[in-house]
Amino acid sequence: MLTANRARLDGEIATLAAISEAAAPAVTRIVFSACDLRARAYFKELAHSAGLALREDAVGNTFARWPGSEPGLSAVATGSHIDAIPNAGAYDGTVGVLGGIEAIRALQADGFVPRRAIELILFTSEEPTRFGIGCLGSRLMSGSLDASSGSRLRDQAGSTLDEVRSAAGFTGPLETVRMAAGAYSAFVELHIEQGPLLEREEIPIGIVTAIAAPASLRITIDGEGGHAGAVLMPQRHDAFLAAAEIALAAEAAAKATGAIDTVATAGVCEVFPGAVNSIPSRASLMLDIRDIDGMRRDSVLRSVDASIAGIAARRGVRIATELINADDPASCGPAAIEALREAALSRNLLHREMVSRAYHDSLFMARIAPVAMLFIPCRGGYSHRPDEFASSQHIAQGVEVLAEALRRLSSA
Ligand code: HGY
Ligand code: MN
Ligand code: MN
Repeated sequence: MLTANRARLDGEIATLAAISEAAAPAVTRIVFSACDLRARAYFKELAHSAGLALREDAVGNTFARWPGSEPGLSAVATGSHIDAIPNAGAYDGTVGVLGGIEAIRALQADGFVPRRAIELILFTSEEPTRFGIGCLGSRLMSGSLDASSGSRLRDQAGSTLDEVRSAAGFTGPLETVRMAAGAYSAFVELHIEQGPLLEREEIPIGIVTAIAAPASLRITIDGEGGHAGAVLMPQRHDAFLAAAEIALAAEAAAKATGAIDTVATAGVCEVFPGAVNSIPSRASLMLDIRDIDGMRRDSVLRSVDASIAGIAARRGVRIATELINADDPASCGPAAIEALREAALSRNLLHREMVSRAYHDSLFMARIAPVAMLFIPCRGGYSHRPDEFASSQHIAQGVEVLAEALRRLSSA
């Protein structure tokens, strides 16, 4: 029976977590940073040691391939990301990347020979931190983001994606990142749940059937600055207070749908000039609005737009709204879901179907292949925090179910 080498995998997860711009237990690993490049090098070392053939595309998506006995067949893929938002944890994404290597090593140790190649993918920039949009690598692979729009993306320092990626050693036209539908017969991603359900229900395996639809907006408010003591309230056009009203309007609009699946927050807010005794003349806000129902999510976007118009008029400020992305939700592929269910049953593991409220590269891989996701519990449902934690046992169970599913899918 195939078995994950827990001690080895735990050690590799800990080693990767230590490659971080933040002090432990926090992990910060921004795409194309020196840390990210060191982490990529570590991944490639492990993949090479597992006998996998490595290649990188023009945006740094990295492919580690275990050739199959029938090279003419499309491969089965698995994978996730290793970039991490500021002050994050050690398990988001890395469980799917290092766990993917471990699943392949367990299959190799079990003497399995895949009919279809098994390809492990490390996706570039799943997190939106640097370029403002998430899943950059899988968007470009799936055509959800075209190459020319991708080339125009800029980071906070004003550098373009092309400048940053080539400085990191990834060159060539972005158009070459695009993969055709059918490039893979299936894509399965192992990931921590980033929610409380599995832990609460004491179920070790979640089988994702649908992935929520994320939307994000960048909103810039221009008001009128001035002395915080001298300008009387009726004469004020305070840019930050307008931003605050917008954030509250987004929260109210999400709650107003009456559906528990509608969520909204303002994760980024910048205020200018940023002096305690100066009325903010400018503020910028980034909103993240999601739902597993795309139509309902769009109704929240419309409601926020209407609120913005009222706030601008009432407060005498100018408000510019940029829709960064408004993606469709994804349904997972029945055969891939079935492979995960059979794999969990073969390990006698309790499992349940569920939706993913976080987005993942699977959301975009679903545009070019049937996908499914495999969740494992994380403590308290915490994620994107230094105290994010998944137990060695749950990670090993997830790896062994992933390996069993890859066995099935690569033999089909
Ligand atoms: O934000 C997300 O859903 C993902 O964790 N990047
Ligand atoms: Mn994340
Ligand atoms: Mn993730």
